[in-house]
Amino acid sequence: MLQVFDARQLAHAPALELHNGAWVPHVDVPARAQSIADSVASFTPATDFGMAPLARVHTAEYLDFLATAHERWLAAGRTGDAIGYAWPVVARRSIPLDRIDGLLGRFSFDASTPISAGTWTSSYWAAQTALTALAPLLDGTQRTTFAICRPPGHHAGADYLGGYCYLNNAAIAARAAQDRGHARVAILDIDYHHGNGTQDIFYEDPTVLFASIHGDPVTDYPFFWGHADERGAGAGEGTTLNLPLPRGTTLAPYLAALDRALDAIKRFAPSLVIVSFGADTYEADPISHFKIATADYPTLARRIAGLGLPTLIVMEGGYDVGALGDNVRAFLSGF
Ligand code: OKP
Ligand code: ZN
Repeated sequence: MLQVFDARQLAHAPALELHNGAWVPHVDVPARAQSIADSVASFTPATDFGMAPLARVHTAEYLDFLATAHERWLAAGRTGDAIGYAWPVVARRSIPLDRIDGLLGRFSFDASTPISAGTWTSSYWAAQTALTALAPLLDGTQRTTFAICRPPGHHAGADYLGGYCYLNNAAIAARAAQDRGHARVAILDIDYHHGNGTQDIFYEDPTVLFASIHGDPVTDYPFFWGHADERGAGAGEGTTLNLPLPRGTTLAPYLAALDRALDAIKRFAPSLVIVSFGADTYEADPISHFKIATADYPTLARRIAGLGLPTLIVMEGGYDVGALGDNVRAFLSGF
């Protein structure tokens, strides 16, 4: 199994995030990606596919903002990480803004996701990591590949960052696969948190199925997306499947939800599957609340492998750094 990791993803190093009213050390530490890379036998660095595949998913305005935000922050006389403090209510009219604080609000949805000096570099190479892992699936030389992406991507929308995510690595890979002949792509999101960015990007798109199993947004971040009645809209009605589960969910009910998601994928009949894999479903994850054990991950993976489809695994969350390598290895072993 080809495994892609690029050390330029370690440049992203936000200092603090706002967590339950306190500024705490950011949990997406560079050591996360390093511990995954250390746990796999060998890896390949990313190839540069350039900006075009990113622009298939994200708006030009957002990409320009993200690439220049930290410089603009410094130019405004600030130090440290760039972060917003005022957000427009959904459906506010579009207003031409120039001040960095206005832009930070316009292009983000939370206070968990600061932009550090290295954020653009790492986000860019995380997207290239996903594209590099996709390539051998497109030419048929591999059946399953693993992209060790950091920062993660599934909370990032076409024109917004949030939830530790800046560029949507899975969505970028999905569009790239479609551009190379995979008309129908399924994205299975098994991170603990709902992948609101991925859902938004494909909400009205009948050619990409988005199926997600996650902590119920009534109790858990990101709150405003991921409810079971969100099923897609317009031409995309029915190609979004949300399976929220309560805090404390153990393996058996998790597998029941996974089987429902896999049934929906089989009915959709894609030619490629992208798994947004978060190891934050782990029982000891510091910010999540499911009860999946390390020994459970091969079982999850075997069921997904049972689809028998070319599969790109894209790393999303997982914050117990000490257990992360073991959990990822356990998951990959099931393929
Ligand atoms: C990213 B991924 C809670 C703050 C919420 C955001 C969580 C982002 C998770 N007080 N922090 O889906 O693993
Ligand atoms: Zn997560």
